[in-house]
Amino acid sequence: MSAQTNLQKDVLVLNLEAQLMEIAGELYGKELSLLSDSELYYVVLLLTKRLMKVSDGNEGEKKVYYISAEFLIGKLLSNNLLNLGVYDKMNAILEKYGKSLSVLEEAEPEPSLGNGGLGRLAACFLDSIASLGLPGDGIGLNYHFGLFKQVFKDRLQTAEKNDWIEEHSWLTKTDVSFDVYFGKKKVTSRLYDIDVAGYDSGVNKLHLFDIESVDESIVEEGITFDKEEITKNLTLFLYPDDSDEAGNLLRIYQQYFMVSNAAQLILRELREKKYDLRKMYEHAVVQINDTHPTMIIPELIRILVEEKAFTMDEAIEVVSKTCAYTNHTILAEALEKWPLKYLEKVVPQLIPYIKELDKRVAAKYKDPKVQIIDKDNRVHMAHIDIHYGFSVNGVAAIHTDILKETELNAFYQLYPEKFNNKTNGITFRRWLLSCNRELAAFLSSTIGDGYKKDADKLEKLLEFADDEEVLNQIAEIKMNRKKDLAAYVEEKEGITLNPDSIFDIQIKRLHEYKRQQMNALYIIHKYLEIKNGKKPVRPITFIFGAKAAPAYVIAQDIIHLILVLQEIVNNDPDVSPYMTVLMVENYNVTYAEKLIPACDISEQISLASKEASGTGNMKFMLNGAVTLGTSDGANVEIHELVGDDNIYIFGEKSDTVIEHYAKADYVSKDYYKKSKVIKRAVDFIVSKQALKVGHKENLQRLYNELLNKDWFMTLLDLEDYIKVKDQMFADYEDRQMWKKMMLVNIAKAGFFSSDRTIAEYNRDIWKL
Ligand code: 26V
Repeated sequence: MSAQTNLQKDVLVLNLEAQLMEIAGELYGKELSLLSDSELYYVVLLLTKRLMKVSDGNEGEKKVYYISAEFLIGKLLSNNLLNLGVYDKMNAILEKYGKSLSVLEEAEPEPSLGNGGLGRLAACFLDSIASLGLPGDGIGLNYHFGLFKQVFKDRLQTAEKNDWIEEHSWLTKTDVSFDVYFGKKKVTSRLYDIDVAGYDSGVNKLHLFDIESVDESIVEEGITFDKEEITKNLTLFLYPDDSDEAGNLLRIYQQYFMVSNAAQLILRELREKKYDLRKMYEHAVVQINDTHPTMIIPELIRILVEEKAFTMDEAIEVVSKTCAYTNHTILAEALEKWPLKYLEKVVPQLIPYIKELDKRVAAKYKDPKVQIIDKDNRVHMAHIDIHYGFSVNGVAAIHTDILKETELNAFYQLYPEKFNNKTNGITFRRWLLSCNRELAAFLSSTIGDGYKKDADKLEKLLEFADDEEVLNQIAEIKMNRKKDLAAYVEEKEGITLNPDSIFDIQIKRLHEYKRQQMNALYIIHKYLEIKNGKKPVRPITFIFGAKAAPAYVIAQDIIHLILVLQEIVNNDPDVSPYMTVLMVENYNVTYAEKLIPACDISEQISLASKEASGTGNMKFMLNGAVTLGTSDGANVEIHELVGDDNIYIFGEKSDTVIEHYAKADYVSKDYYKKSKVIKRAVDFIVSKQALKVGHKENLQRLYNELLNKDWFMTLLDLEDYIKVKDQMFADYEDRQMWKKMMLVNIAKAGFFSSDRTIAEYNRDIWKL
């Protein structure tokens, strides 16, 4: 915080070019003009790290520790420079050498530390915590190969290791190291840090723990490796395959490794600041991101009792006042329940504490629904969080309501005061200023710069809702992004996109509840209509991006179907002038940054009640796409903000869906039999034409699933989806109306800034 460190930063900023030259000399013994793109990238990387090192930290009396199995941070170069306030200056220097930041970015690998929305949210939150000047660090693991890299072979997804760590990277090795015990087995950790620069603010840390004995060479073909050798495999992969016991144990090893390190780090920081541990909650708050870090609760209690002379009562009280839990899903299969015997094998030292926590609950409450250890001896991790944390939050209004009224109602009855909603948000630095610089600049010239710090100011744009010039500019910027995307796709996938077509995009993890299969059925429907001579006025480009968990069979089948459709549609001369299908390979943050600004129609079509929030929906809206969605997650709040005229909502509402589950009365075959359109589309999956291109096993299995089970009720909403989507394509031709919808969506997106979300977390939960 000293004036000196600021001065140091100022001096560095004043001498960027000289610094670059110096580093180029040190690293390569060459002049800047002679460096390759990737060499120059490393030079700029090292200088940016120096800038962050001398920047001020965000300090205070109380700090939040955001513990998460995932941090889907994306490439960092541009964002860091933007947040440090030197992007333009650096770019100008690079341009003198015929380079630019966007060129160097191509040389930057994307960190593979996350899977989907949960991890990306954690990354947006770190940006906003730092940007609001709040003291707060992230804590997670440094997975060497992270989430797998997706490669399509023979129209099937295959998984390869994602080797993202290079000699020079954003990671900085620290001298922090802890002993972590799994029973009597000791593993020594090593902490790596990534600096998180706030926008025009201080720098926080993302702490990533690793082991030095990790052995990358044990990975054989694809992503298979020996799951037993913990000292070699512990930090290789995010979400290693858990289809057998060894895989389950490995996940528990990872989780305990993460929280043991986190607990030791937190206690060490408190000790260094000479804070009284008995008032730990006045100086530290632990935000538990979904259930993966839950063991931090018994672990902190264990340490306080065994090493700090707390009584059990005292330890439980202090820890409960320190820990807060965020729920990100109501899907039963994602709510972790570890068999007690697995926990006994991995972390025997925690068992007496987990049993004590369970005993206290059982003594107080009889309801089997709220017990920690159930009758099958499974430990319900979320139940530990709810009983022994002070806050439980959902991530969108409807999600929190469902938690209170349905999924966690038994807990809500016990602790109404703990439950609160924190509607998700996204950082506008990455999802507007960085990925759509032209739109950001246009907004600045139209409504001023204020929106960059206060997102609500975007509403000023509404004053221009009937200004033809402004509307045309917004449309022109959209067209520019579509052209950019087309060029990128051409290079990456070898597929030509027509920027004059409508870009309809669905990008998110692959899951049946997200209903990519419903979108695929629409595509079949449209294909058959065109074959029958009913041509759309304007061509349509259907784009998907999604990874499927390697053990999730039906999800693999859905990817297969989409790739089969891509083949059939794009190669059919009767149809290809009117529609194109594309599933991009290895969808990730970098791809999202190109797809989102180019989107016309944002597909948010989950089965109502199942998508906790969604955050892609917010990113699309901010970039002027119009949402086609169900009344689910944050779509509901988007709808409220933009009004009926600026969004397309279809499908059954969440209460109807919940009722279908309660009564078990949804029969997909009834919908299939009742509607010719549905029948024709579903039948196509196993038609001769499809089987000629695809695999019988995959297509037949998917067909059977849709007909006989369809747990996420695809056919329930299919007809309405087709109707509303067709309406949307028709409305696109009313260009004036469409452009106005774009403008209203941008103007109303301010609420979804993660700065707002974090301010609410701080106001209601963290109180920093
Ligand atoms: C759970 C599990 C459990 C088993 C192993 C693998 C695994 C991986 C992830 C999860 C947690 C899934 C929860 C999740 O990602 N939820 C998403 O959170 C977003 C941020 O709040 C939200 O926008 C999405 O709607 C929600 O699906």
